[in-house]
Amino acid sequence: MSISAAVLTQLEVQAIELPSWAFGNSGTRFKVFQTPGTPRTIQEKIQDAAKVNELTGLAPAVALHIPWDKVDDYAALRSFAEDLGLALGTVNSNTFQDDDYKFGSLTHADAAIRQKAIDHHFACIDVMDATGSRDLKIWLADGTNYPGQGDLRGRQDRLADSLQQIYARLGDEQRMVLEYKFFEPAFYHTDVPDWGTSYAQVSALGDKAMVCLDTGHHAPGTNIEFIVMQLLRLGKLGSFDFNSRFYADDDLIVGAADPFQLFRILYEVNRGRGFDAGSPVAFMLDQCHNVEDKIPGQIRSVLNVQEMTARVLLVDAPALAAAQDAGDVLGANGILMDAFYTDVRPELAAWRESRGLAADPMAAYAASGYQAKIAAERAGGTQSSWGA
Ligand code: PSV
Ligand code: MN
Repeated sequence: MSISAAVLTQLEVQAIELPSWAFGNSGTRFKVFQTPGTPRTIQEKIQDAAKVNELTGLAPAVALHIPWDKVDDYAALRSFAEDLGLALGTVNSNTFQDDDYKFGSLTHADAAIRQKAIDHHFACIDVMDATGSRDLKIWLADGTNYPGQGDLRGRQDRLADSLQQIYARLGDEQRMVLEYKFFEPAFYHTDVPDWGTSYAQVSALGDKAMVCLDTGHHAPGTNIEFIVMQLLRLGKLGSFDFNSRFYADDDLIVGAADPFQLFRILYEVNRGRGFDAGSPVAFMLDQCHNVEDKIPGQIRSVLNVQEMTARVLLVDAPALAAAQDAGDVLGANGILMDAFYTDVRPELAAWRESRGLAADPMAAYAASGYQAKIAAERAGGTQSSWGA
């Protein structure tokens, strides 16, 4: 199978947003390792993101996490990014690292603490106004550890009210995406555990509120592509947080743990017209590079998405539909697997080169000397990490 010109045209417009935090240090609850060259500031994170985009042509925007990426002048930050060819993307709120939020944030029983969490989201919208960001992404650590600890129903009602207040602040071109996660840090229940809860909450708000699907936030064995299909069918899939997992929310490189799952997910994206121009689906990474170098980790990630998208676009859709309609079980499966097993890498390398990009962005990065340069230049200061 070879990639058609039409598919290459479609791939040309592919854009994957990078998370600023992927360039900072991260780890487990046991250890956060330092890495030479790790950014000390959001500006240095943006420089690293620009390197990923320069070599791949795939990553024109960087997501911010507030307060991790707090600055005094967001308009200046926007210009800084634009000068490097990047836009500032999704603004992620953070209500999971403040003592006040021990028992919840947007769901908190104490009106003052709940208001503090709502105000934080208002501040995030102010940031979006200055950066030109479209999306406010909300992920809540809210939940309980023990049965009886909280009133599940009351918490859900307070969440609805909080979200309503935040939604009312959004500008005409702005959106809210609500991310779900079935566990962690709360162990008994989380207040937005699944796509159904997120869907119910955002549907009550209006068109500018959608669901964010983080691929690492499901129980083992969950058919994630079915959820993708359903949300696209309902017009409520707002964004992806791509990563992959073996056990929990591992935040590993997308496509690393289960390339076939990534293929199946992207197949449903294409089937649901999520790659079309004007599609509401934002493609983002939400990853952490704990032991590998961060910039090549991000390069590998966007390439994985590009390669798997190309394979998905190779699926012979009319033949597949005919096989499905004819009840040809193995024929239909074979058509899908033929595309999945096609190695698109040589063709994509040649195509990249024809567009003035690095044929092999991983090799180009290794040869660029950038890693040694930042390791030498970024001596001193405090490396960015969780909470900084
Ligand atoms: C939570 O696990 C999450 O997926 C949310 O998107 C956060 O904002 C992100 O990770 C970074 O901590
Ligand atoms: Mn996420």
